[in-house]
Amino acid sequence: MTEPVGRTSRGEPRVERTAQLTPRTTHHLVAYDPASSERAPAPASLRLRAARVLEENWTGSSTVPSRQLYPHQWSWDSAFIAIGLRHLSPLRAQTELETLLAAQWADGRIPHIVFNPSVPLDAYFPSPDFWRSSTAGRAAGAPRTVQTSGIVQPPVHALAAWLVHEADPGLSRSRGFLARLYPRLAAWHRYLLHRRDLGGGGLVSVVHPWEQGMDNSPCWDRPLSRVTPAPARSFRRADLAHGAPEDRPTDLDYGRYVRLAADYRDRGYRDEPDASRGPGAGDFAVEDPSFNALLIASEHALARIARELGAAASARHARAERLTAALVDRLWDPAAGMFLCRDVPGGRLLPERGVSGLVPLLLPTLPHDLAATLVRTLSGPHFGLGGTTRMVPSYDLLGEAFDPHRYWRGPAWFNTGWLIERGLRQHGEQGRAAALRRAMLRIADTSGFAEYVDPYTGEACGATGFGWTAALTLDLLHGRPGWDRHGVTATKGGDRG
Ligand code: 9WN
Repeated sequence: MTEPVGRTSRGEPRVERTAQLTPRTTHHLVAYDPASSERAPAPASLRLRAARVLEENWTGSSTVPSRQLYPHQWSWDSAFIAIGLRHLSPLRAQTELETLLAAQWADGRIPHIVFNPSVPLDAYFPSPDFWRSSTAGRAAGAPRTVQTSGIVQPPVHALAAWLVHEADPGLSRSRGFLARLYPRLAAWHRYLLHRRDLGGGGLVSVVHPWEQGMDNSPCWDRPLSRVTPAPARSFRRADLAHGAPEDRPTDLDYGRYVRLAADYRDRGYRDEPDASRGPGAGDFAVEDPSFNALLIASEHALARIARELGAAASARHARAERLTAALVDRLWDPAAGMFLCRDVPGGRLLPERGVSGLVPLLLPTLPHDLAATLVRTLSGPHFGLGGTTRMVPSYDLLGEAFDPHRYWRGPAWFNTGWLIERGLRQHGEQGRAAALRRAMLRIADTSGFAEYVDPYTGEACGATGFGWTAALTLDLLHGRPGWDRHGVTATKGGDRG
């Protein structure tokens, strides 16, 4: 079924796939029809169990993604968690975002991890003593009293803040929730738009795979191959104590992650171009479709927030439209029928097809023909939704690097599924959206709210009792009204269904 032909960009033997499945999943070659066979589980019991996960992961001021694997606060996790938490407790959802934003740096960046000082240093790597935010990040305005990482994660926060506000506008107004968050969210977007346009084309670049959030995607293999890995003996991974090595990134991947993060830290987390090294902050700079699409969705949400606070919104909507045009101009690939990542130092699109390139479906103002093409690609042979797969794989089923179990190299995640479900509804694909929603609810149930799952079988991978899986399950259990043309709910309280 497979034959080796040369080596991959990771230096592994190259195999040409003549069928899209590994032996582990061969039985799913038969076309899978979610509409006929996927039944949503009983909502009341699922809601109760999802709420219990969020209760167990709650620290008193925020929610950990996983008690064992990720025992601190993560940036985009908290945004997704707040979106689900609003259905349980709008106050806790507000607090989740407030806690995260309290750790914002003076230059506007929201760090990707806010460390809990009561968790032992060896519980997670890289720990606070690696990032040294309050000293190495002092010039960039890192907070003094709380330890954080120095990189960022996707900007889902303004969208989350708006959805949380909508869950209980009375509470939100009485606590001045949006009034307090608005300047911080605006500074966050300013940081990204002004400091991170490393390619000069109007889009934001990520400088580390952890920033984009899909850490180990094959999309990063080429840009990462330029990075000299830190020696394996120079760091000690904590993730392997909790996750199966065959599901996690390799030591070589980790060596490169560590090198990039340490170099950025040693430059004081500065983003200014280094004349001796060319554009961008370091060896790795990528314009990613999902990161930028989430910024656009959040920019529209920020416009809503501005209007709610009595400020002008039109400039923000206009900026979001300009960003959408730049996204299409720089990252759309007609031949692939989807968005691709752009390698900034290399100056070209990367050919790997990741789920990130489907996430812009989320944008209601995406040109109609592009949205229709994305839906075709989603259900075609590369992603198989509604045919061979139950949930959206994180990477191309036909790609040589595809692996249904290894971190971001094929398995399906609930946050990307949630974004695509919204996108499908947004573009009138109610039937496909409903089928995906049913499958996600069923798999959340049977997998014990897994961190990620085999896209064919729904088999659990990584941690169980995972924060955003439980939170987004709660959100999917609520009604699914339409968004307005800017991607935020049009009617008061509408998202509560
Ligand atoms: C590094 C917390 C985070 C998610 C990321 C996911 C994973 C961390 C890791 O876990 O990344 O940030 O140690 O692998 O890839 O998306 O935010 O859940």
